[in-house]
Amino acid sequence: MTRLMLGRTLERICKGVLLLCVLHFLIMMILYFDVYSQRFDLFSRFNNGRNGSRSNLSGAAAGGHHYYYYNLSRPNATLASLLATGRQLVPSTEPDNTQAPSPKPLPPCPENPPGLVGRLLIEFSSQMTMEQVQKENPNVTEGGRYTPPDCRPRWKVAIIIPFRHRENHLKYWLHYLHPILRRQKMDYGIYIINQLGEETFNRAKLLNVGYAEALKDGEYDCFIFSDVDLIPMDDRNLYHCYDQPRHFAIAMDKFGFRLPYAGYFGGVSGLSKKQFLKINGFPNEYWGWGGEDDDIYNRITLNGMKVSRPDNHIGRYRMIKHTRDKHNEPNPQRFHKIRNTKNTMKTDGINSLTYRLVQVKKYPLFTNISVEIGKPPPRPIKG
Ligand code: BGN
Repeated sequence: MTRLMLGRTLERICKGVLLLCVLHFLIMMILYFDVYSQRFDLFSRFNNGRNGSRSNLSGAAAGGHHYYYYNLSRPNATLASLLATGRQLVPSTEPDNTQAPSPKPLPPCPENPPGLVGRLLIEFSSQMTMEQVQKENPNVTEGGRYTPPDCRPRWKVAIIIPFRHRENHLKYWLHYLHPILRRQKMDYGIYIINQLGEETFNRAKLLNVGYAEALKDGEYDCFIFSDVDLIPMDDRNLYHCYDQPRHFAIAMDKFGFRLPYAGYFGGVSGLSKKQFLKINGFPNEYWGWGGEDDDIYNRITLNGMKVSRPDNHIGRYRMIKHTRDKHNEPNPQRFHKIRNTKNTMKTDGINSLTYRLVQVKKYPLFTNISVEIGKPPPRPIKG
């Protein structure tokens, strides 16, 4: 009997010891992992101080961890937005003996952005309001500016649109182009150059004004000049600059999706700042319709450059149908003028540009620049 009782007591003691062992083991495990995770953080901070930390950046950007190395408490601030604006990340007030961490620089944007979709369906029948177009593009910032949040674009592109009384076309243009440019990972701003008054329209002079005014607003190194009624039908037609001046609108529906002639440079074109200055910008003296694009083509070839173009199936465009504008009649002097580009280009261009700036207004999806650019000189009296 006593032996039996002794046996039971021993068994209970053994169970108790075993339980204590398990408990001890569990506590040890908890402590071990706690310390380990702290060490892990410690290492990531250490790495970060040296060469930036992938885990910290992505963790904070995903919002999943309580990293305390950057102050992201500014309202609405995300790491991506901070990086996009180029603002310095503020180190936290936590004592930290290592050097202030520098954010990992963004990778260059891919040459062929993976989000492109290729051929697009473009149509102008649906009714839309500017408010709807604004809602479609919440990440475009005031004045029609956009920078990709996840990569470093190669060019800073100002898109210049000569304009008068075409509000309806502008709506479609913004509706189609903002999403395309975003998929193309462009860093860009949209500038509408509005010719005030009812004097004869002067497209090329407005383009020169756009170049000058955009440079007051940002450090652009690439300028794309687009008519407001031309919509690209393929987002692989990348709106940036190239080694040679670029002609984008090479296959318009109104010309049967072909170049109307070999030297055509109208519709949508793009020049880097260097290329633009090399040709002294565009002519200011083409009043009315026609010839100014041919003069620009002449300037390019006369200055030893060539026009570069996309493939025919990529450079397709739809033009919004419209009646001929008032005060933009064909310019009878254009035939004579385009034969004289060699003589006129040195004195007529960005170096001789004068205009009166009346208003610069930043809208959510574009910057509107209203200017007075004067009127054509009086025609010489014959005889
Ligand atoms: C050309 C115009 C261009 C215009 C294209 C397409 C001239 C100059 C005299 C030949 N050039 O004929 O300005 O972009 O047609 O419409 O008129």
